[in-house]
Amino acid sequence: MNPISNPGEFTELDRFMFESWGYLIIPNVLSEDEVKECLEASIRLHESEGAKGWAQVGKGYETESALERLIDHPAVLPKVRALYGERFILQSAWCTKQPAFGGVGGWHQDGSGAYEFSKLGYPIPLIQLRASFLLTDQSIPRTGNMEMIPGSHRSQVQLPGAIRTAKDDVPIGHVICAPSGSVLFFHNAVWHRTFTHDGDYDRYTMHYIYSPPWVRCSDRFENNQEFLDRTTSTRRYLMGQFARPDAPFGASYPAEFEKG
Ligand SMILES: O=C(O)CCC(=O)C(=O)O
Repeated sequence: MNPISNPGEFTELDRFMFESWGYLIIPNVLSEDEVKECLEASIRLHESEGAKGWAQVGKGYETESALERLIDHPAVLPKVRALYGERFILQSAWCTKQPAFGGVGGWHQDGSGAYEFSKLGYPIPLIQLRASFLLTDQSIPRTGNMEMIPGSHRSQVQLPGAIRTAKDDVPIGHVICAPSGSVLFFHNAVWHRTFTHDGDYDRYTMHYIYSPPWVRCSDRFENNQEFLDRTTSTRRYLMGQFARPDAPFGASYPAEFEKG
């Protein structure tokens, strides 16, 4: 059983599945050539940062055009717009490497350790909407898949601490199986973890996180001016680079990001 969606339009069924489970799986987003290009870019990114072992490297879009193109990918952006409306930003983008023979990760919900999103109220609001592009094959379990707990974004109780400490399995854990080039699209409050990877190669996934326009970015303190100068107006808007006539009070954000 999988909440399968299609690239592009956020259909009524997508909305129902997203509300019910907290995530969608979108196969066939990237072609084989695009996957290869993004994978090579990801490897270069980790090497250039000297990242060792399990690591998440941010801002790959500034230096790697293949990763920049995913910022506003037409398979994903209409779904983000359907959920947020016309005002949102790219809060961060992380390239995760799980090394060959990597173990299981810790269960968590996304958010900010500095101020947990669960403090904002129930149900936990959508603050970090994530599109994860799988750059290595994950079509069978134990290939560094993501594991999600369907519907857990609506749970009023936490996953028990003992399970989290022991990194135990849970009977309702759903190991996401999808080929490279697929996207996992999910709500910040869904409990999830990195699943075991038995392969003898490093596993890479490129994560793009979209937020309301008043959320602070987490992969950068400021935007890179050279990147802003050469990128598109849509991407500049998504980097939060738009005029705020009445700053710092935050009204009058431009209504449509294409006009940014
Ligand atoms: O394994 C990954 O790529 C993602 C890890 C994760 O759970 C996260 O970034 O929140």
